[in-house]
Amino acid sequence: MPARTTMSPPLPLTSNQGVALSDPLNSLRAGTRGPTLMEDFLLQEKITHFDHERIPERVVHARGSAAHGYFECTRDCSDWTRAAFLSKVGLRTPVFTRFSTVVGGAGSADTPRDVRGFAVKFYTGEGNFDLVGNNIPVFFIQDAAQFPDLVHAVKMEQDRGYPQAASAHDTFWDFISLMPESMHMVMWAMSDRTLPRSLRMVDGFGVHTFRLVDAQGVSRFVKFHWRAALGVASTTWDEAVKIAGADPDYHRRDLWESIDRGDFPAWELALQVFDEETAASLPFDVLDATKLIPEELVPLQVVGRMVLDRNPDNFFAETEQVAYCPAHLVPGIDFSDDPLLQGRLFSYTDTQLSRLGGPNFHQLPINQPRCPFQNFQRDAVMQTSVPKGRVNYTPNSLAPEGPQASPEHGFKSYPAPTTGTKVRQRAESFGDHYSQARQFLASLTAPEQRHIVMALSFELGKVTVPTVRTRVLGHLAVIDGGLADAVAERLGQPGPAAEAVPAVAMPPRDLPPSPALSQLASRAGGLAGRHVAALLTDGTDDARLASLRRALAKAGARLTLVAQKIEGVRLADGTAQRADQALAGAPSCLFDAVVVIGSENGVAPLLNNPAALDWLRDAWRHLKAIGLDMAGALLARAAGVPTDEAVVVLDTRRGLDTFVQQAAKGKHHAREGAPGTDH
Ligand code: HDE
Repeated sequence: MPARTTMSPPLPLTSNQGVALSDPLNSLRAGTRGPTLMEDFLLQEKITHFDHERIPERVVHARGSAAHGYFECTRDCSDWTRAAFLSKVGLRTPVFTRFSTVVGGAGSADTPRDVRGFAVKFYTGEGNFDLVGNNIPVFFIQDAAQFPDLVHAVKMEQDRGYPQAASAHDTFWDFISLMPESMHMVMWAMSDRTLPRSLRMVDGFGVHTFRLVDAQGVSRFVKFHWRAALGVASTTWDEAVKIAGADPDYHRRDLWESIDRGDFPAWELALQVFDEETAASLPFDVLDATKLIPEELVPLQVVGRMVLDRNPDNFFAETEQVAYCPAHLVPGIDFSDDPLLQGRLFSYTDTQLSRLGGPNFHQLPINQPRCPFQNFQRDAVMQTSVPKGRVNYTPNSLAPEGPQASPEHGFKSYPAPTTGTKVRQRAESFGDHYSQARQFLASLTAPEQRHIVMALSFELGKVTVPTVRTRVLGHLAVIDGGLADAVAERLGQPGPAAEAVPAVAMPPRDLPPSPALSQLASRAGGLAGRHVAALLTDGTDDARLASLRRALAKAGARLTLVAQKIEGVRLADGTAQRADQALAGAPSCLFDAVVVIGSENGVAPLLNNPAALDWLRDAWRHLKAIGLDMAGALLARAAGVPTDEAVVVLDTRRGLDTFVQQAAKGKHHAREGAPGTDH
């Protein structure tokens, strides 16, 4: 479109052929009440285009949200890699990052229990590098050949077409019960990691072992980690379920609104770099994607920071059409022989052929390298460039000014020595399926362990085939007898509930706990980036509201005002205060901490209002800090909400400070098990 000024007359609305339309809203008919005419080419063009607006959704990771930003290198990594974007401190590389759920369709809710995809496209000066990871450092399976089965098992069952976006059903657990190598990932999938509070509060992992290659051609292994500046935080299960109803776009909205407000989410990129000798000395195989390397064995080294500071202009053109691929590498980074990674290298380009229609998807603006790129690949569906001249082949002597190979600087695969017989056989070193599952469980805090028991018993409680349940319990018993007993107890399975696992390839070893694996033990804390709601009534003290606003702004939190009616309330000083949201549409599950401030008269209509009573009951149940003035205390009493240190009376200045401190602690796990909470 031509550049415009405010003085220009409006541009004509045209057809795709550039013909100006006189009336875009009426089709051509024989008389005002007569039949529509075939010759209405303008109607045909518009409807045909509309009919084809959708492209196939991703077979996995269909539901996603993305943002633009930059990666800034903070450590010169030229001692490990020749990749330029990692070698110049201060260099900023544009990125486009897409977060996703794995199982549900594109229109599913944001908060099911699910792994989150964490895919970053770096538009480096040497070509695009895609780091296509997840928010969990390991995976369910070891070999690419198992992936279609895993995905079939977890997605909606093929006859009935449900459940959508849920692993709590027979086919998933049937598959898992026959797949012992999935046990480590199952522990992560049943942990709080799969119930993220926000996409801004997830860590990311490249999962596989990759290689870094320096300018001398020396290779080291590497694992990639993204660490959220806001720390990792989760909802409770009940909260996630209620959010799915109250705001299915909870994560998408949260990411969009944070960036829109200028509260930019950020992550550190940290590397675990290790040589072949270290890899050989580890008690598991670094090529096995069901294993992680504890930070205590190979420390994380921070090399940069990613900031997401711009929302997409167009969801379809960018978030939907972005095509990530683990095979998009730049010189200085290379693959390992991880058999899961090797299978992925082919799959992602293949899937784009059906999603984006042909091999020219790299020409879409979101996928184009930002550095110059040129070669002799030609033609094909949706070719948008117009190559010039006669020469479309290499070598050639007719166009010496054309692109040539770069023997010095071009990508060279690391010459890893390879020998072997062709076999369809798993390496023996991949055989320990339980030790790291046990280690993960042992590394968590008591509330986190309890949540795993609750998640497993919920999921297995949805399994209708009893033998599937007992088979899973058998695997849990190998991981940890106490875990299996606790889950069996909650399921009400009598007697020896677990079916012994017939052939445990390698009995688990007790590995030392790795405290870094606990999100509670390592959480950053603080109220920054969090969302607090205040329920107001007529007669709310204006000064108290003003101090609350100030205190939260200082702590970096966002305040939303909720009132029974969207038109708001009249404050004690007589001024009208509009609400940001009406109570019926803003249940407390949407916020991190809540406050009720009002007047005795003003709160009276709320004392028998279920939405108001549930507002506080759920805040209590979801382990949130609650701030109450006198009117709020009346509502809390009517709701039967008990008190503890995180239920704070706001009547003094100190009260407000205490509330902010309590809210900054995040969830009050000490409350778990108290009446009105999940246990
Ligand atoms: Fe993917 N995966 N995957 N995956 N994956 C796709 O590619 C696949 C795996 C991951 O935001 C698909 O463009 C195979 C592991 C993310 O667009 C598809 C195997 C990890 C995304 C595909 C795996 C991932 C995908 C579907 C086993 C974590 C979303 C659409 C060998 C390290 C990227 C698409 C986005 C998407 C195949 C396993 C992460 C079908 C065959 C392990 C984050 O190509």
